[in-house]
Amino acid sequence: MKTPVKNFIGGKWVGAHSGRTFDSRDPATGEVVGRCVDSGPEDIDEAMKAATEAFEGWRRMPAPRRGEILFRVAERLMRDKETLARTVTREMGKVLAEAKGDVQEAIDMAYYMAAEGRRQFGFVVPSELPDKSALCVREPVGVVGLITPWNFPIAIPSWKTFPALILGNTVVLKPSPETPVTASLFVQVLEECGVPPGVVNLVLGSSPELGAALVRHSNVALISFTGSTATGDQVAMDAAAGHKRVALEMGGKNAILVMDDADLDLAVDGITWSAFGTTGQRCTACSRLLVHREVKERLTRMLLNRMAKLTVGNGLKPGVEIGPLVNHAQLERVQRYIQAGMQEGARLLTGGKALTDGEYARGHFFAPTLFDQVKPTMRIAQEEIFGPVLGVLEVKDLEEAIAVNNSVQYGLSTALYTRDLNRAQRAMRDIRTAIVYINAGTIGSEVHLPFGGMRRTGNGHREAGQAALDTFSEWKAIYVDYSGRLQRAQIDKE
Ligand code: UN1
Repeated sequence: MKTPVKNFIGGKWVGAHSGRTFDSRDPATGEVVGRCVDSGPEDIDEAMKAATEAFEGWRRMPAPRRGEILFRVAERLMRDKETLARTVTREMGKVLAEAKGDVQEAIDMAYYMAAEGRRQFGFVVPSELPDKSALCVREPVGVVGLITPWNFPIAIPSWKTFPALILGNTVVLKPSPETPVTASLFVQVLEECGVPPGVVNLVLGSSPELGAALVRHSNVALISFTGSTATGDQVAMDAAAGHKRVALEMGGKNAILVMDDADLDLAVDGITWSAFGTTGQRCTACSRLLVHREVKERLTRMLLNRMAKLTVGNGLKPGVEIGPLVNHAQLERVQRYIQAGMQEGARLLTGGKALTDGEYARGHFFAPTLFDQVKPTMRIAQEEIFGPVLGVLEVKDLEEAIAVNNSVQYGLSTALYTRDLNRAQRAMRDIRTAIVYINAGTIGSEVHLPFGGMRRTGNGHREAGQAALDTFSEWKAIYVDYSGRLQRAQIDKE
């Protein structure tokens, strides 16, 4: 890796105006993964200028041609999967198998959106007037600003970049300061696969002002943001001031509901994976377990047995199942929630502390944690923790489980374990989250289905699937009158 890692603007790798740098560190070891240029608003201005200049040419390139570039991107990502995944693990800590999954999600998205180059369907409808045709086509919105998080440092930039590109938008990408090196490798792949200069631009930086400068830029047509609810709120307000389109994907407080007729072994697998996979740092992570009282004791015992066998450590090491938290601030945040849980009367069954001995000494490791006797109004049952912390809540039946599930402000993902078809159907109808799993955990979305959340998780937009095309395009209605005379709609009916 050449240092410092640079911005990519107008097809060139360039320094930042400030002349400053910041370090991206491995959360397992504290080692520097890359020294990166630390950009400011001037660098955003330049990236926006390059993206604006590139827009006309890119939007006019036939969509199937744009698709061919994305096919090449898919193949290159596949070829580089192992190297990219290792960088993901080193930069943000998730275990290697999951890091490969992160890259795979980008590969899937690249193939999916590449194929949209030959679809991108509009529609043709009859006009109400004779000798007149009416059709609708998708249009790109312009230069889009993408603000992406560290927890899926390849997948989420790809969820936003590939649909934006296939529709003819140009991009300014501002990745999380936790994962700049991964972002630069991602953009390097795009460059090498023939994305023309200025079509995708990358601006790296550590200051929160950088994202704000992008959102407030007069020429940015749309902001797609994934991250915390607090930042998302600010993005929404800044975007509203300039009448920008904005798509937000924010917090979650996802639950797994386990009924008394469930396959408990299967449920334990899904709970462990959903609560502790990615060290609980997924928007879709499960942090509430709503268990039918008839099976609560048994399930809790089974879960504790499984948790005792979980291996925490450096994600590059074979056999490790749980990596570190991304940084010290995140570790402190998780610790604060442990305190809050105890103060509010939840019972700590296991975990609850940072791991600091031996190989853990230089990283941000945290023991997988289980709370019992959690009540729906407690903070640990209401607020997103983003760590390996799960709370058990007892419920008497499915109705109560659904009511408790729906009682949080977020609406991303819910899972239900039951063998009763009627219960499953009722849950699918009444659960108020935008993703529902039956007999599988809360994580594991696929790229060709819409991803996002109801209520405070988002603002109604979806990523991935066909829904992503709606986010990144505008509809244009075209009327062609070939009658050779004035025909007034709604008036000239004869
Ligand atoms: C996220 O945590 O922001 O369903 C994305 C999943 C993954 C994506 C998660 N496919 O957990």
